Amino acid sequence: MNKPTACIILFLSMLTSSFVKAEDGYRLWLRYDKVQNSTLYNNYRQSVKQMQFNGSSPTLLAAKRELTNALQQMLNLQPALVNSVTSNGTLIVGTPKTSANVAKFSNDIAAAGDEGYFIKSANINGKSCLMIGANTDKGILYGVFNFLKLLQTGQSLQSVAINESPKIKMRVLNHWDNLDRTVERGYAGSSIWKWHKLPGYIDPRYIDYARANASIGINGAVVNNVNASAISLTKDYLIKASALANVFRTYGIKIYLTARFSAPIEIGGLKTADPLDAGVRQWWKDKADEIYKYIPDFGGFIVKANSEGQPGPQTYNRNHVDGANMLADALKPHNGIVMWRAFVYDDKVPDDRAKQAYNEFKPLDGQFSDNVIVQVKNGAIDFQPREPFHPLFGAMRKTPLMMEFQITQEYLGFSTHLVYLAPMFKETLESDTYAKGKGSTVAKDIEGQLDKQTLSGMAGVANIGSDVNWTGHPFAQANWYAFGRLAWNPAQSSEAIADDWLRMTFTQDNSFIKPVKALMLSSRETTVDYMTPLGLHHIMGTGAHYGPGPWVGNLARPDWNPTYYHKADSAGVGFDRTSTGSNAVAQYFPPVRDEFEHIETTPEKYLLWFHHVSWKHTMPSGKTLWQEMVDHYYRGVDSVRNMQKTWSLMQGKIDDARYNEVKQLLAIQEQEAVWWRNACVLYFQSFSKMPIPASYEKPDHDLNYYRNQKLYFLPGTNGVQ
Ligand code: BDP
Repeated sequence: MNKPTACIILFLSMLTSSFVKAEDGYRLWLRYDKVQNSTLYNNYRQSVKQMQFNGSSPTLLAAKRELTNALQQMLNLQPALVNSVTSNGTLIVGTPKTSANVAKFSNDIAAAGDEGYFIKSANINGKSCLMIGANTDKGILYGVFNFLKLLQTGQSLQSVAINESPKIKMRVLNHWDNLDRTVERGYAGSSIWKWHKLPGYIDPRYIDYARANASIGINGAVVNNVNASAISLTKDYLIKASALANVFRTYGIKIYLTARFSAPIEIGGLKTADPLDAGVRQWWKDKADEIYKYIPDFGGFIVKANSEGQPGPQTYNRNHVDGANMLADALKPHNGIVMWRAFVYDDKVPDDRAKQAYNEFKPLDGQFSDNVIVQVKNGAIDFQPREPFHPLFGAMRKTPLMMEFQITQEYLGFSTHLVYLAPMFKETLESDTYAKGKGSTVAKDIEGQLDKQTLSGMAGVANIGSDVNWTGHPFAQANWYAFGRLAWNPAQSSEAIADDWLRMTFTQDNSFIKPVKALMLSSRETTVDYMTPLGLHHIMGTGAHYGPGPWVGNLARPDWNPTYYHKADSAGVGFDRTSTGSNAVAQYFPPVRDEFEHIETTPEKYLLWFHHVSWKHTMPSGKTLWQEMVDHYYRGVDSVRNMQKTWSLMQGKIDDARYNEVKQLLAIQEQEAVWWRNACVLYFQSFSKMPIPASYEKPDHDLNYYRNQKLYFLPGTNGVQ
């Protein structure tokens, strides 16, 4: 090649590369890239040559738009729209109202309920067709997204037969977003809600947000922080919220707002917020009426009351029932719901914070109105990397309970660490409460199956922000995705969900899927190993909750201190919650209670949650507790290094942009895993006085160095450092 030609080629390639948009993750799992496998590509094209899709509701039109856009992109095809089935390869989409063909499938329609759907290959007028049918427009929307998932994940459509309906009714994201666009515990930029520009400006991102949620069945969004501002209930902000509701409605998503309990005082000019005061009750009724004027399908309120300084009924010597039922009465005529949080932890320091929610709520069972659901965190302390299931599950037999998971990784490395949370969610969902004997799982309780509850719900504290890729870490998208899938059906496996997500988000290449899926599936255990193994909990840094802080013991409240939770001393480590200690085990049903009561029967992963154990205690492995703990911390770091190795082999299998981003984040994760390991091992060693084996990598600093680490301006803290 002569020199001028080479220069031109170089110039042209620079030109094109600067024009090709770098892969930025914005499209999430709805990428609709062209189908690469030529057999599948041809088969799919044959199957959807024609389309019968009538109906003109906004939701049906959105579903149709999604379908036609996706088919265009994946198959380079615009199916011919037809009114009757005249040839093979017709895709029929509709409800009994919009399609006589769908109406014939009465069993499938009946099984679909309000939100479900069926996808089937069928013979209509002697022609082979594909059907997406549902009772409702929303069911069609979900069906279309699932149909597209089949194509995105390379499934055969040959003899497809899918009947789906959600196991849980309210599948809700909780945004901890403030009106000033800061996000409490948000690690992906600022809030996506641009309140200042609402209602006039509708950011296209709201529509993509709604599409993404609908694609995984999420049907509700609380758009503001549980640490609430009464301003969100003022007329101006209700009008802004109604603009969001208008976007969400098309995608089957209801908007909910947090209700600050003292709003009648702050924005209503009343002297009190006492829930038994007639004026206060009337204020909330009027407020509810006003909200429904602007948002006719408003979902309802979520309330954090008498917890961490928030006002609530106890401020007026009333109880949670008084507060929740007052709001429930106001919402009832409009079919609204109150989600009342059980994360209570007020100014009276209890003997064991783990017991507080149960102690306050269990006696109130049966007294809540029928449009109240109590929202309970997965564990009794606070979204730790590992907690045993919350003892309220199974215990409130006359009150529907809603699960609250945290998708944002407040205690799991923010958006810096790669941690796939589905196995953590599943661990809680599959826990057996034994409330009605064996098989009374947490999942059954929140599905409303244990006691035939009519309300059921799962909430996830969102990890979404204004970052281009929505969630900060490219793999944090998987946690949003997995939350939606599990809220639809808690029985789905972490593995199947990861498989779908990877195929839709990255590539169909099995040499990528297999190792990366394995990496995802073990990532949560890895994080537990380098942060809080063997049932340790709440040993993170103060305020921002980032990095290790097991030595912190000087905070105003005892139960803010890590030392309160691990209780390390020269004899051993761990919180005695047995009958000789705080007796938190008594809040569980037998045989769970008995299992947790004894060191020998307590699952090793919860050991130090329930027991103060001698450093020299012999573990099932034959090692001492000390050695076992050290090994977990070292294993955690080794596993992160293995994650790095696996990832480095993925270069070239996916786009460079995301490959490099994850690579850099894994390098940070490795450094921070070492930080956690060294800090914790050195700190606990100051009590155990036992050695770290000489052959192990030596901590590169002494304990004082780690104790003196100070981090400034971490995200998600609203200015608290
Ligand atoms: C804790 C968070 C705090 C939340 C609280 C809650 O640190 O920011 O306000 O949970 O759930 O984990 O109310």
